[in-house]
Amino acid sequence: MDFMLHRSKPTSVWFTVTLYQAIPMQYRYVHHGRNLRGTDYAVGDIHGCFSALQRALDAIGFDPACDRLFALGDLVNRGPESGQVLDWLDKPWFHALCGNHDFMVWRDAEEDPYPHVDHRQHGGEWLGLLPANQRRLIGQRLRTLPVAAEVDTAAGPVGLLHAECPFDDWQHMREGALSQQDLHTCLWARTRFRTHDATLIQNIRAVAHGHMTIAQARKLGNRFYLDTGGWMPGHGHFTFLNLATLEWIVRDGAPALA
Ligand SMILES: [Mn+2]
Repeated sequence: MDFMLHRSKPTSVWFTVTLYQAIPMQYRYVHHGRNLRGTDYAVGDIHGCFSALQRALDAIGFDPACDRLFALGDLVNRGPESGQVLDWLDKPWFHALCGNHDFMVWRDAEEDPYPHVDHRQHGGEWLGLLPANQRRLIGQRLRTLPVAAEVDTAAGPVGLLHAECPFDDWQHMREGALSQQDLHTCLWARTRFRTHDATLIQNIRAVAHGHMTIAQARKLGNRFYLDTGGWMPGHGHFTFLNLATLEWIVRDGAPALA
């Protein structure tokens, strides 16, 4: 049994159905061609800990001139630097998905808060402290983040998705006819991990996930769970998945000792 740093309360059927009906969001899927010059990495949740992420990138020798970083969602909330999210999204080598926290923040920023979870009680107070125009800019940008993506590698495409794949065949993600329930699974679900589901997702070489905060990265079937709590400096660490080799690299973002 994995040591889980955070556990959610069980969700009742009634509550879950209500959530599905409340999601209205555009499903967006992005395809990235092969990186012929450098290395592609995926990383789990960042949660406003961009300085720690930068230190971890420095530690693995990440080269912004040729490498790319794919963030698996939950860029904001909890950590102290959520307000830097637009600076990071402007970096040409930084590509990000929408996680449930990013979703709750853009809904809030557009003054249509997601009614069933108060993200301000989950590290989202920072948003209300920003000037209205800054809130609006953040909301507009987070709203455009794709829910899912794929990245070509020499060995085949790798899928990226914050929480869980609603299908056993990735082709459905490309075709994009997702129901509200499917979208909820993409942003929030933990069932496959918790039931140790080792199903291979068809028509994709591997899928990288964040969302499920665990002490060490884990592979189930062809799915990689990478949120190892790098956003909790002193407790967790960042794990980077090399998308071409599917090897993971563990680095914490703690400041180097002088
Ligand atoms: Mn999440």
